[in-house]
Amino acid sequence: MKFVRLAVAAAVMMTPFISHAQFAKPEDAIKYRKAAFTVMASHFGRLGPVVRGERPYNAQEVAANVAIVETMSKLPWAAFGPGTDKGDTRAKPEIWSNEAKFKTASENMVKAVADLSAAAQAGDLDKVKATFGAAGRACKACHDDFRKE
Ligand code: ASC
Repeated sequence: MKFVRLAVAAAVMMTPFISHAQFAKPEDAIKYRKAAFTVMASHFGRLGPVVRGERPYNAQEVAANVAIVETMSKLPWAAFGPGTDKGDTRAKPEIWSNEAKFKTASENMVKAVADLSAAAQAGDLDKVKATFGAAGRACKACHDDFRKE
């Protein structure tokens, strides 16, 4: 019993480190987060023509793209650990000097994408349009503050 409690306590204490420990090197973390953003941008971008009425609304296709965006939206954040501010990255130092603001901005994007996902799953084009706009603004807000040109 005592061992179990100790093991649980150790696991809980380790939790904050697990997210960073999965990358062998800072470059790996930078590559990983950029890859997640690249895939996210590709599938988010495919929604643009539908939302603008340049391409017919196919609810299944939109939902499939949004599902990928939603999965990707959750991934980059664990890859902004210590030491990943230098290298092949446009990440601004403010990510690490103003962590609370960055966290809020990232959570706003994840939330906006979850709203888009609900709209896509409901097959509601008007809601897809509205939540797509909001999600795009959440992307941009974070870029304005935390990404170099
Ligand atoms: C995209 C994309 C982004 C966001 C952002 C929205 O399609 O690649 O980074 O939308 O431009 O303002």
